[in-house]
Amino acid sequence: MKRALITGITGQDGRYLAEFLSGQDYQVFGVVRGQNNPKAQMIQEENPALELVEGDLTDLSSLIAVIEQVQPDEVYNLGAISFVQLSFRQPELTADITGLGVLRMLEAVRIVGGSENNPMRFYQASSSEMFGKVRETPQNERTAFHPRSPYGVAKVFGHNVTVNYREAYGLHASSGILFNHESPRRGLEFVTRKITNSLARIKLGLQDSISLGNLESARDWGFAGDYVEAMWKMLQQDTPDDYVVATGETHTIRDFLDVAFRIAGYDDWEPFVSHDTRFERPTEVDLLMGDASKASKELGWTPKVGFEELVERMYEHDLAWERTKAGNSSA
Ligand code: NDP
Ligand code: GDR
Repeated sequence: MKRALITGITGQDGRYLAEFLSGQDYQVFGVVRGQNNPKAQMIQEENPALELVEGDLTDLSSLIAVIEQVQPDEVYNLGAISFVQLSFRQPELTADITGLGVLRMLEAVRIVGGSENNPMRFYQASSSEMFGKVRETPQNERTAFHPRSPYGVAKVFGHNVTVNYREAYGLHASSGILFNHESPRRGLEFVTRKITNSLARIKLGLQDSISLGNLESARDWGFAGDYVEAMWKMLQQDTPDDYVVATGETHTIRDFLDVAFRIAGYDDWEPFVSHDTRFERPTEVDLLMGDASKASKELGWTPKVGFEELVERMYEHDLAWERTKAGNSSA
């Protein structure tokens, strides 16, 4: 039985990846931080086969101890401060966790290593935010980086240090440059889930409106469940490499609102949406659209869930969830 270690196990991608790998007959270990992480119980109930181990991306000795204990075949580094807006308010923490955290994981893997015949394989969760003020459209593995936030800058560091460890120490270290991917498990702070959740609450009469920032930015949105399969496929290759993972389609926040409100049975979203500058960023990423042809050709990966289906799944999930919560509180 292969052994996989995942940082960021309590996050959206960690939860889908753990399920996927358990289905592939892996023994899955998830790194949980904090002395009493409130999400630990939830993910343990969701995936009883999952084994939780303690560690923190800011603490190298804890990461070495975890890797020594677990002796994984594959390490997936998904842990990060992942909210771009927070990275402007807490840039140093973001650099430490999202940037230096990658270096610490690579050091732990390099030091502990695995057997000569079966060295540990490493996946780094790189991001389309590295392209930032894009130099070309669509963006591919050769497109130059121009990050627009402390988060994007930290991800460029993590990406480059992953490439360096591959070249300097021969680590089987791959980097997935993933474009935005969403799901009913997306955090409520991200714009897609904020919209579907608020819309469900509007539909149920629990909320009047949604406050949003910039509606003009465009993103290449896919389904998280599809994207974790690409991560795994990268680590099954003989040679480590970098891959863009994206749908190749781009939509503005306005497009997302159009589709979501139509699905919920409204003709017009404008009466329900107000503008709030608090949700704007000092520097914005205006347009992202990925070219995943390398992943398609070399990994045999293509996305399965389209944009409208994604929005519908998220909205329907939130409608059921909010209805249950409202029912429970009135009971
Ligand atoms: P989430 O924000 O949902 O999850 C982030 C995870 O990181 C949580 O499990 C969190 O744990 C963990 N974490 C935070 N700080 C630490 C720390 N100091 N030590 C250990 N773990 C920590 O992110 P996603 O699942 O959406 O994304 C996974 C990864 O992929 C991230 O690195 C993200 O930057 C990257 N990415 C995501 C994309 C997307 O569209 N979703 C696109 C491209 C890249 P806790 O519960 O303890 O806070
Ligand atoms: P992003 O995701 O920054 O692309 O990073 P997010 O959903 O936060 O923002 C997308 C776009 O929507 C605009 N926006 C708002 N965003 C939020 N969160 N809240 C609002 O009210 C709002 N109004 C408008 C933003 O300005 C932005 O243009 C995500 C994260 O998962 C990263 O970790 C990951 O690396 C990238 O995707 C790829």
